Amino acid sequence: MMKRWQALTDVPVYPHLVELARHPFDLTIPGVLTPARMQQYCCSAAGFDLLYATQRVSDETLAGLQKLADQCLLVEQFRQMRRGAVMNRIHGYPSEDRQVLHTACRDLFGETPAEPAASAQAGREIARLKVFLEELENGTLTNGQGLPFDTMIHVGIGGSDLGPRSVYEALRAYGRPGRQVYFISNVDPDDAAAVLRQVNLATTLVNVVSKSGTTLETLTNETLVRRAFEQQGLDPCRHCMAVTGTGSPMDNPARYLRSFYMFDYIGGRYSSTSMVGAVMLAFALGIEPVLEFLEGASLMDMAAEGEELQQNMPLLLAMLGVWNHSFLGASTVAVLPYSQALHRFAAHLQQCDMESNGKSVSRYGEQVTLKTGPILWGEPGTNGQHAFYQLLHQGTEIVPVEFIGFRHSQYGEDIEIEGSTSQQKLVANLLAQSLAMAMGQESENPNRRFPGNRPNVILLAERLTPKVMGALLALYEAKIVFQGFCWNINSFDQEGVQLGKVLAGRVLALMRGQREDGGGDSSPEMSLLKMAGIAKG
Ligand code: G6Q
Repeated sequence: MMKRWQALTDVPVYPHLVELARHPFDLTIPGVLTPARMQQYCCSAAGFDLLYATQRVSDETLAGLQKLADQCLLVEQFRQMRRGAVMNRIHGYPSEDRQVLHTACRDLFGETPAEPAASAQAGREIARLKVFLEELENGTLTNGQGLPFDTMIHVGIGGSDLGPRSVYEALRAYGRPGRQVYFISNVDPDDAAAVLRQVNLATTLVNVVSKSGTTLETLTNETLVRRAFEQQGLDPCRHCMAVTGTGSPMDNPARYLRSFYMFDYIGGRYSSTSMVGAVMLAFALGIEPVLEFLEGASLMDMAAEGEELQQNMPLLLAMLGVWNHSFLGASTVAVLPYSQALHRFAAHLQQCDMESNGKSVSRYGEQVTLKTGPILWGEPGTNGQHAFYQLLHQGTEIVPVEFIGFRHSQYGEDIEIEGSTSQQKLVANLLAQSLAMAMGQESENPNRRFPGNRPNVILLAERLTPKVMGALLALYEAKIVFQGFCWNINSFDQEGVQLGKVLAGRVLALMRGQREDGGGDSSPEMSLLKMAGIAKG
C-alpha cells in the first residue's frame, strides 16, 4: 500500500511539476497545434470526446500529472468511495462521518453494483416511483375531481433545486406533452407568487424536496403553497408530495400524497440522480428517459475507475484543472456550454464545485498551504461571446475554459443560411474560440494583439440526450471529487452553508424581539436591522 500524502506539496512529484510549470507548453508557437497533437490529445467516454490539445501540457506534463494522480491514490480513493468507504470526515474532529454514495443511485445496470445495499435501496425507490407514475397514467391517482395532474411545482433550495432544475432545463426538449414543471426555491415571496399565478392548483402536484426536512426557505414555501390550496378550497394533502431523508421532520407520510426518500450518504449537491431529481424528472419526461439519464451517469462513473490518466476522462479533466489552478496559478474556471439547454448548468456546477472544494483545512483539520477549489462560473455561448469574452481574450486574468458542445441540436429544427445551419454556426463559433484563446494573434497594433496561451478544453457529444446529460453530470461530479482528493480536503461537507442557516435563525429571533437568542440591542445584527428599517422596537 502506498503512502497517502497529507498535503499536495508533500507528494514526491510535486517539485517536478512546479519545475515544469516554469515553462509550460507554448500554444502560440506557429505550427504546434499539429493534427497529430489534436488526435493524440483526445479522450472518449460515455458519448463524449474531450479534446485537450489546447491545454498548456506536453507529454512530459501529462506523465507528471499521471504520477501525481498515482501518488495521491486518486483512482483508488474513488473506487473506495463507490464501495462505501466513509469519505465525508475530518480525522480527529467531529464531522459528518458518512459514506459518500451518490454513485449508487445509478449503479443499477450491471450485475455487480459497487455497493450492493445502497444500490438496492435506490432500486426500491425507483420501483416505487414507477408505481406512482403508473397510477398517474391509469387514472388511479387523480385530483379530488377525478382530473389528471398535469403540473408539478418542485419546491426546494440549494442541492434540492440547482442540480434537478439544471437537468430539467437541459432535457425539457424531451418533455411529455401536456405536462409542465415549475420551481420555487427562494424565500423571496415573489418567487412563489410568480409561479402560483401561472398554474391551475386543482391539477397541480407540489413536490417538496428537502433532505433535512428543516430548511427555512423550503418549509416556508411549503406552508405558503399549502395556504394557496386551502384558499381555493382544496386539500393540500391530496396535492403535496415529499422527497426527504429517512427520519427527517418531513418523513411524515400522513401529511403527503406520496413520500420518496434519499439517504444520509447522498450529499445535497450530488443528489440529482437520487429521488431529489428523479421524481420531478420522471413526471416531466416519463420513466424511460430518467433511466437513460441514470445509465449515462453510471457509464461515466465506471470510466472514472480507469488507471490511465489519458483514458480516464473525469480524472483527466480534474488533473488539467489542477495543473491550471495549482501550478499555473489560474484563479477561476469558466464552463461555457454552446447549448441553450445548458443555461443553468454552470449554476449547478457553481454549487457542486465551490461548495465541495471551497475549503481551507485538510482532511486532517490542518490549514492548507496551497489554493484549493477555483471560482467556477459560466454562461452559454454564443451569448457570452457578445459579453465577457473580451476579458477571456485580452484581460490580465487568465481564465481556463471548459467548452461544451454538441454536433446536433435537440429539436432538429434548423435553417440553412449562406451554406451553414444554425447548429453548424454554433459549433463553428465554439471551435474558433477554442483556437483563438490558445493560439492568440499577433498585431502591430497592441490593442489588437491577442496573447493566446489561454488554456481550454472542448467536451463534444453528438446530441444532448438524457443519457448524455447523465454522463455530463457524473463527469463533473467525479472531476470535483478527484480534485478534492488531490488537495486532500473533504469535498462532502458544507459548514459554510450550515453557518448561513444558523445566522438566519439568529437574526430572525432578533426581529421577533427575542433579544436573548439573537444578541443584545447593541449587537451588530440589531444595529443593521434598525438601519434596514425592519427591526421591532
Ligand atoms: C448541498 C447543501 C445545501 C442543501 C440545501 C437544502 O450539498 O447541503 O445546498 O442542499 O441547503 O437542504 P435540504 O435539502 O436539507 O433542504
